[in-house]
Amino acid sequence: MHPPSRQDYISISLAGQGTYNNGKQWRRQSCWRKWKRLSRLQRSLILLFLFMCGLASYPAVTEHLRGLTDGERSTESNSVLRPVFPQVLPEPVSPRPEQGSQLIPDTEHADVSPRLIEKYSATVIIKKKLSNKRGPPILQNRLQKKGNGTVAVEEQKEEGVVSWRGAVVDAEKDTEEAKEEESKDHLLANHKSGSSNQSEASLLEAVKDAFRHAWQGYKDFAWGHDELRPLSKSYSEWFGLGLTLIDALDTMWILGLKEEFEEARTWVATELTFNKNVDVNLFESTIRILGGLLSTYHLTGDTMFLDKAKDIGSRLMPAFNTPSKIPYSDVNIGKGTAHPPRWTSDSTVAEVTSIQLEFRELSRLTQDPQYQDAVAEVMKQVHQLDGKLDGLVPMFINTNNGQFTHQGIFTLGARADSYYEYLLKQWIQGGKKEDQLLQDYVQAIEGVKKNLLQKSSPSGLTFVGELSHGQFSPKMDHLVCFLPGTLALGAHHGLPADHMDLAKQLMETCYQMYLQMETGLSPEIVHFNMHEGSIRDIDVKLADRHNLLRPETVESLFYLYRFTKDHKYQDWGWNILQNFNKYTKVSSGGYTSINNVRDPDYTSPRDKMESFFLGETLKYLYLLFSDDPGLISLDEYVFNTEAHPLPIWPSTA
Ligand code: DMJ
Repeated sequence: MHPPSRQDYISISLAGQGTYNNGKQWRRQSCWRKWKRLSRLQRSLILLFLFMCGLASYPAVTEHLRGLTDGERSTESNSVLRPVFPQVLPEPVSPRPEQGSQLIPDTEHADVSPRLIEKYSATVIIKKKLSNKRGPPILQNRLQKKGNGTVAVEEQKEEGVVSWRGAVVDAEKDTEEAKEEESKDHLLANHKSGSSNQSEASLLEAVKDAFRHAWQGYKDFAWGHDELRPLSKSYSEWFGLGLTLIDALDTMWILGLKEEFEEARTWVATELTFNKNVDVNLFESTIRILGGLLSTYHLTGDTMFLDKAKDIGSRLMPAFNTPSKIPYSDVNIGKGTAHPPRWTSDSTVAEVTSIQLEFRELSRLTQDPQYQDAVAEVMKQVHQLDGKLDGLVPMFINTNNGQFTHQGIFTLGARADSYYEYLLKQWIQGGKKEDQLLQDYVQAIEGVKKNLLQKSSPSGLTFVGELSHGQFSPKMDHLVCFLPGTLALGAHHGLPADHMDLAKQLMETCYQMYLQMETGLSPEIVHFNMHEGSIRDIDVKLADRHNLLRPETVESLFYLYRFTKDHKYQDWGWNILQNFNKYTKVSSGGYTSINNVRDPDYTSPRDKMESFFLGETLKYLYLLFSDDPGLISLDEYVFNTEAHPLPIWPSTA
């Protein structure tokens, strides 16, 4: 290699020094002279460079280079230029069957541009009503039908605006009036939907299709293993216990997928063994495996599932052998030993307080009090502990001394979330007799209102932030979106009506976390803007852009729809399902979590289908679209935190 000489560099100066002349003629001559002075090699390189720039700026070509052309999206070739992404099926966002909602693109025209659809599904124009000082501004989409049949979202003008379901609302009317019109619109939609069984059947069928597709991938590439890796057509193990299969059992039963259920049942009966030298996480295996087996036993009456539940339940008990009786996080179900994580003797508060529904039920079914006693002891201790703030709990608890650690940090998200959920649900499960649970729940909700609730700017979305040593942070995990559903459930069971009001506000916020993303799918964590003059309500940090196919928002939509019958919640769920289909469905079977909800062209799939997608997300979507209140009646069942329904105990129990 020779050292670079001056000849190896191309230097182009756009204007001669000291002779700058703005005349077009001069510039043309000057450029031409410079061009002539270049060597042939230099000219060729420049021409090649310009040619490449031209190519790259032509979208069809860049898409081709990135493997995004329609024809190639469904191929499975492992070309170097093509990332795994193209295996994710492109599915157009389609209108909710038979509903004709204007919130979705007009797909009867073949030339609907995918880009417009993406833009449509992601763009929300948030308009502050200048004349309205009484209430928060309304969030509105504006759709415009173009000559070529496409539907686009356009910037909000002052005159007419379009409501959630497409009703034209006068921008100058006040909020109350606009709300009335909106709900009138919903009433109309309710009427249409309520009178159309076909519509309900289509919605339910769409969820079944999604389930079958996910199941096919699991069956083909991960059968009997914990999780499907749909892109690499393989699997990953966490506990090595067929986690997805067990988590999905009651979903198949509820969806009426008998054939699939029978196959899975045979696997549980003949292949599943818990006599394995394996460490499992107490919380995860309780909510997914014990919960899944117990609920399937209840739905089917098949005692094989109860026997399996007893087996795993008893193998998890060594976790409670700690100095404080606050359980360790991990248990070896083969050896009967338990331990905390390697780096700490702490357990997570949500984990030790979200195993109660399952262990209590196991005691009731077996008439063996040891399970219930162990988890009740945890609740008793947590109830008495110092370090709470208005009923809010810290995130960690020490298994040696039973005290909270890392105090002063309060969140409704990861590591604390289901503590609150299980306070309410245990109270419901036990027939609303255990007053202490109810008091702790109601106090905690007051604590949320006092310390964690804020409004975003500019649109006034109500959100639940976090508190760290007195400092408020406007950060909200997607996990917090269980809260609207839980609040609504409490209101249904007789708690104050303002819980329902808050549930509705938070539900809207959780849906906005989807709607305002370019893919129409929520990121894992968002940050809300609170300062006046913000141009958008929601920001997402780079590290938080992933979507794991989580259920919390559709879970809450299910509760809100069940209790209000407001069809907008079904519409929202439908849009979310469409976007899961569009951005996470893998052509060869299964769905994948993605790394980036902000770039519809490059979602960066993670190659993993979490078991809760089948256990929870699709189950809640199905229940959301069902108009049968008897399908898992909320007066007879309470869902554990993994969406496994357990019976509310009869009052004689
Ligand atoms: C599930 O395992 C449960 O819903 C849990 O309570 C929270 N995390 C996942 C789903 O996001």
